[in-house]
Amino acid sequence: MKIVRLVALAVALASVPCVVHAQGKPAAKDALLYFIWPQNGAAIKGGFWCRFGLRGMGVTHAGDDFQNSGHHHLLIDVNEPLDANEPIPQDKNHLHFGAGQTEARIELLPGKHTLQLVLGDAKHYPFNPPVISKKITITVK
Ligand SMILES: [Cu+2]
Repeated sequence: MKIVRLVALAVALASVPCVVHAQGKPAAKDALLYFIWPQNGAAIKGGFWCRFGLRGMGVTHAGDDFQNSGHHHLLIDVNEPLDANEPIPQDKNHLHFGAGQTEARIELLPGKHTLQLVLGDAKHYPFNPPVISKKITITVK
């Protein structure tokens, strides 16, 4: 079952760039995405658990197309705005939590970093309008 899901996800990801896809799903209008932890300005020693808060919508697996639900994405040190017509990139600065995780263990190099959450739909597109947290800045010692 898990393998089937991974294969399906890999196929979906591989085929994304050549598919013309309508914009993301409509977001619930009272949706709020926020960091439970860390808080803006936090100074952190070493690795930490980053905890994702979501109100007004639900968390599900990537690929699951339920109304008013999606999966979390953590943007680390991303300055460019997201393109609403493209899936959220997948790289070391754009982490996908397609298993429905609501927290993640994060390890960053010492220094200042920005963190921002974005909810993505079944196909990793931002919602419309985007469900996005405030961008926070933390310092890793
Ligand atoms: Cu995703």
